[in-house]
Amino acid sequence: MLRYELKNKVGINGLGAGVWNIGAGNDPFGGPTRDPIPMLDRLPMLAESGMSFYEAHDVEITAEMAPAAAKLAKKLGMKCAMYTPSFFAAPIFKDGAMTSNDPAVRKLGMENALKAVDTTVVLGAKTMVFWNGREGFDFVLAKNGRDSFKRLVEGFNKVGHYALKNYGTKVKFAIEPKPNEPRANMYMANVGEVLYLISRLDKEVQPIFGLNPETAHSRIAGLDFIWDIELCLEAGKLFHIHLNSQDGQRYDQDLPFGYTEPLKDLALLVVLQDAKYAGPICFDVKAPRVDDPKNITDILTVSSQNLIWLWDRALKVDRKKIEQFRKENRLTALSGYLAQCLYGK
Ligand code: 3MF
Ligand code: MG
Repeated sequence: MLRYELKNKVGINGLGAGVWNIGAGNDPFGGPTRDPIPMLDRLPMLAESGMSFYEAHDVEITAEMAPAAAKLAKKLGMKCAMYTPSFFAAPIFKDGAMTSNDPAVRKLGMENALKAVDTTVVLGAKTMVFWNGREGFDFVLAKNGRDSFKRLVEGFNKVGHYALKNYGTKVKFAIEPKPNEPRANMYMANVGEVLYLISRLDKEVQPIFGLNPETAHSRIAGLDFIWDIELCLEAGKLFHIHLNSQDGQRYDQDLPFGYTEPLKDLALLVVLQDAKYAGPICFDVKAPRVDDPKNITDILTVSSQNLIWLWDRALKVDRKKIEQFRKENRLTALSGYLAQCLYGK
């Protein structure tokens, strides 16, 4: 079975994707266009698409399903790259989990988070992700922002201490920022905000908290993803990465990696190569609702192929030339050189 590998990649090699990436095709305006595929049946489909890693939410592969998933993944020669509690789909979390105004909801969110730590270990994943989901507000003064921040700090401290006590440093946490959608305004909206939040956690848990930046999440805010990545690298906090692409500042599209801004994606890979990023590289892409069931994994193979092409081209980018262009202040020429690396022979 073909498994994609990145040439000369330091550390963990192989690519990954989420089981939710090959969903039934719902969007906010219409229901499914394909029959939902049972979660465990998605693992062989990811493997056949060349993935070495899978990822899942607690509502997709539940704690009860985890032993079977781990066994199946082993048979398929796949590993779980990350596991994540879902705090956005169930009605109970309509106003967030850790930042809900309702103490009973905050308590339930915490119970789910701790349970997800245990399941992360059962699945053998080294990383648990927190996506901000519904932690935020649509109406001003709907929440006290300073209290919300304190609740996030308290919540992450609790999760961190629980993991340290029970599993040492086996599990690390990666917070995934996103500026909007589904809430108009989200807490943990961007990389800088999450880095600040981590700096306020207890000093024992700080080392096990980092980030999972996602291409589209930076771009829907008009931010540069490369700078977001560089900031995480500078802080030693790039624990995980979600690659995809995004067609300008609109709703979160989860398009195939390499589709909309290949030149910037090439530059991103130069940055990851030079930083010797050793973590896994995973996609968060969404099989579009128009794709027929038989082609549902095209989104994974197209993303992977684009990544491999761009990665190989990034290896060939002459770093000395970049230095020279910077020294001579020939920045337009630098962009032309990158274009040559991308489009030239
Ligand atoms: C939303 C996302 C999420 C997260 C996921 C795991 C459904 O925009 O990107 O995908 O990636 O919850 O962190
Ligand atoms: Mg994501």
